[in-house]
This record gives sequence, C-alpha cells and structure tokens, in this order.
Amino acid sequence: MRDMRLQRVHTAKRRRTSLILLVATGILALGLFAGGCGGDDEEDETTAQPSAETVDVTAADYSFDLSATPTAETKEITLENVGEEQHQLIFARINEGSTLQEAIEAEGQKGTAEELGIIVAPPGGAAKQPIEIKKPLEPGNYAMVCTFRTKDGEPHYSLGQQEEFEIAE
Ligand SMILES: [Cu+2]
Repeated sequence: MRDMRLQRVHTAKRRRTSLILLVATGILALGLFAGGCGGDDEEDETTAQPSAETVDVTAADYSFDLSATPTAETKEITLENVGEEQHQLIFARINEGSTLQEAIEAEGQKGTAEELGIIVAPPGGAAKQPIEIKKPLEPGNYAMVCTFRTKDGEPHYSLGQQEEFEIAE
C-alpha cells in the first residue's frame, strides 16, 4: 500500500517534470522563431516592411537615401549628411493635379504643393532637429527635394537629389 502511493507520487513528479520540459522547449522554440523573424526584417525588405514611424534620410552629393518609404504613420523625418556639400530636405505634399516638376518650378506657389517641413544638414553632420509630422499623412503624392545649388548654379534636385512617393488610400 505504501509502495503504491510512493509510485504514484513518482509518476506525478515525472509528469510535472516533462510538462516543465515541454513548456521550456516551447519558449525556446518561440524565441528561435522570433529571432528568425527579426533577422528576416533586416535582410529581406520585400517581405517585411521596416517601420516607417521614423524615416531616416541620408543625404549625399546629390541624392537622398531613405530608411523606409514614409506612410500615414510617419511621425518624424531625420536628416544626416554624408556628402561634402550642405544639403537641405524640403518635405512637401504635391497637390492633386500638379507634378513634382511643376511644383519645383513654381517653388511650391500657385497651389502646386504644401510644404510640411524643411531641415538642413551640414557636410558630415546631421540636422539639429527632425521634421515632425503632427497628424497622419493624407493619401497623395509627396516629395523630398534639395533646392541648394552647386558652385556652377545647378540645383541639387536636378542632379538627382529628389525622391517622390505616394501614400495610398
Ligand atoms: Cu543638396
């Protein structure tokens, strides 16, 4: 009788041990899975979109490189300059019925565009503050341009320092 009870205690103990093992294995598997996902985010941009809440823009002579395409959720745009010339980032919404080219030629006037922010970064430095976006970006066409000019008088946007993108409905 005493032996039987002892055996039952043993069995219960063994069950509990295997349950703990199972839970531990589950957590480990979950961890591995999450780890795998994180890796994918960084390596494969086609399947997983990086967060666009903060968009980091790197300016060079004469281009913009964006960490992510802005979305309605974008709240902040930062600017770093790895070039040898000073660059600016004008962030604007291109109004319906206008093209980026028209907006640039009209310098945003005549209702072609709505400027949302301007920041400037010195060569090898960063803008003092980001462009802060207070409310969700409405669907439409947006652009980032630099209108500074080279010594020869050529505007940077015409040398490639412009990015255009759309925020979908
Ligand atoms: Cu520039």
